[in-house]
Amino acid sequence: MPVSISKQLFSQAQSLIPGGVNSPVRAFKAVGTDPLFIDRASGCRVVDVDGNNYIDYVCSWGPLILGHSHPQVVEAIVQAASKGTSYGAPCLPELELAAMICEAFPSIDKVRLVNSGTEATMSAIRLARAFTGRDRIVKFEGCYHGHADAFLIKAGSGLLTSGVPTSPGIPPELAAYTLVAAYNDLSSVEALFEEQGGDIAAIIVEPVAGNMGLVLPESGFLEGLREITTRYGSLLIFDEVISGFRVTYGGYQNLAGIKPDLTTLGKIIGGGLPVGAYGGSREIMDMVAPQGPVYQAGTLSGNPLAMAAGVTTLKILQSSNVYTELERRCARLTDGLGQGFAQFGENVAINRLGSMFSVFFTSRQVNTHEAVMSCDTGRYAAYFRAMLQRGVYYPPAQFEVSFVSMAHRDEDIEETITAARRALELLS
Ligand code: HOZ
Repeated sequence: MPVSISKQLFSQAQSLIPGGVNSPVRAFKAVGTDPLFIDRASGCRVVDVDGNNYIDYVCSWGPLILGHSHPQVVEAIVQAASKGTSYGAPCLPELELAAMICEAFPSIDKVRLVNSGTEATMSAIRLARAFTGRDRIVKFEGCYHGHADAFLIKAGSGLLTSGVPTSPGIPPELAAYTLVAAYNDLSSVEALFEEQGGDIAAIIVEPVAGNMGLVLPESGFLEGLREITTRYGSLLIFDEVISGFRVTYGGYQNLAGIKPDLTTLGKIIGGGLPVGAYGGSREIMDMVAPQGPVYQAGTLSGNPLAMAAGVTTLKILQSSNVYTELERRCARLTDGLGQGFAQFGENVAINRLGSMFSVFFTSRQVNTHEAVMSCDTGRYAAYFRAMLQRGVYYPPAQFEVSFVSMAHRDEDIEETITAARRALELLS
């Protein structure tokens, strides 16, 4: 059998780029095969360099809620590029995106635009520390907030699949400032605050955990975090990089009716271009330079291309029944998949919220990090490969979320359900 072009490129890439990829999970290590090199993408489909066509449920890890190369988003980027790609100076599109974010989030009076979710979370922590005059932060096991030092302690996403939950290269003195609690377990948070509450600047949490697969907050969990942080004078930071504009227009906080002190965003607000943002009350945000002393800057921050893609995406999301439709399509998919799993006697738990879902290979309900870790990752890998062979591209790791976009039509969903049945036939 001839060696595929993807395989050849991956082999070259490994001599030029660490692990052959620019973000670890893309290397497909967790699913025991070689990565695809993508040539092009349109709607809900990606096409690799060998000409294979796949229905894509990775959707660039979340930003592409409208699907790949949405004509209006592409047009907005082209128009913006024709006027210059970056000014390193204020421009009108920044204002438009900032206004849309502030309007969509009751908790955000002011927002600072950056280039990635990682930048947003690390800046939010700096700000929380400055605002409270405290150094420690609390994060949750299995939550992932980008790759800044403070967050790579018992983190999710690529660290979870690689089995290295805490990265080397982080001085232990620094790591000691990050306290780790258990997601959906308020008593673990109480215990940390009872001991060190006076030193804790903030809790940072994915209100919907999306980096250990999809794990939903149990009733009272987020409310409890709000109460504890308020009681101890700490800040509550919602990392809505994934959930922002994914589950509703605005954030999960809009649905939950909880006001965090700071919110971090990324992905969808850039319409597929690199972007991030952090925002909160005027009082807190006015501490950011040049208004205040907390320094944070960026050459490409607020660049007109990302702003144009983001503004156009949000405008489309504002229109009509996008979220109802996304919900319907994703429910149709997970119902169909669930019936197939039941038919073949496969033990899975399917978690879904709006257009996000995860299929966990376990017989348990998955509501904690501990339950996540009970999954049969080998079975997921086999399922992933069987689906890939049948033209469906799922996240290449058990501990990531799948996304449905507005470009996934009913036909694509039915095709996926059929492919899944065939894959299970093979695996059973
Ligand atoms: N950490 C991202 C998923 N949770 C993966 C980013 C990427 O590989 O593009």
